[in-house]
Amino acid sequence: MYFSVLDTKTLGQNFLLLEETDSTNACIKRTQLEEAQGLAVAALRQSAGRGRLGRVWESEGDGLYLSFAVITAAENLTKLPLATAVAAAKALEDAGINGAGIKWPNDILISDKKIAGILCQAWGNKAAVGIGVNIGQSAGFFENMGLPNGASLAMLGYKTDMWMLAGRIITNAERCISLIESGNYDFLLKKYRRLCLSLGSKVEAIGVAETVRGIATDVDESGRLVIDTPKGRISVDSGEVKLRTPQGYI
Ligand code: BT5
Repeated sequence: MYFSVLDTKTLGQNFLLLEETDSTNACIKRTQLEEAQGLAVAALRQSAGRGRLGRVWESEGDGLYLSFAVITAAENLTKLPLATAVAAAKALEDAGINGAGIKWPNDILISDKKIAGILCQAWGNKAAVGIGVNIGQSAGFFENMGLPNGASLAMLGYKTDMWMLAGRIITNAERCISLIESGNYDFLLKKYRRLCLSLGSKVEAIGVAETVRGIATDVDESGRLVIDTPKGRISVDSGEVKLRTPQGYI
């Protein structure tokens, strides 16, 4: 199913499926530059799945754990999280799954629940781009893991072929990355802004020294979230920004 939907020149053409590994991002990281070209790695389980900032990505199974290698000019690497978020949201739509949006910078939410997360790690001119998508886990899984804001596509009523979804994500990722490489980043940014749930919403930016609340008004050219706060306008480029939902800040 993966290769039946994969429509790329190089990305993901070399596809490795593992029963279990520590982290598919770590697999990409361990490859030499020449073997990384076009490589995608997926695993049925991860024993040390990682999120951003050293956090854990629960990867016990029933999810898609997918990473691919991107070799590109160093100045493009910081744009990969944005490109991958657009690619993933669009892939869900292409798979007939409605309502996927991006919580800045690159969580994929449906109905205020985190369905997928993205981790981009770069070295030199190579990056490991990883995406975890919750496919079949039950509500009990998220309860047991203490993840009240997480959900799977199955919980939302979708029966998803995860290999088809993987093929669609990688196909869209190659298109989004080529927009960056061909100087059409502005076009990609417009798509990102349209999909970004944080824009126009109340957000809470958790900084080192203080937590700031305000309304997110823009994602600027550098991918920073611009927030209008009672104390003025700030731009944040990393860290945690929560989104106000009817259930509170998530
Ligand atoms: C992410 O980090 O959301 C990035 C997740 C990337 C996972 C993929 S799987 C393939 C590849 N290999 C890896 O080792 N990683 C990538 P972040 O924004 O930091 O969110 C992490 C937080 O999400 C955690 O602290 C939990 O609160 C929550 N979380 C953990 N597991 C989850 C899950 N399965 N579903 C929903 N939320 C989860």
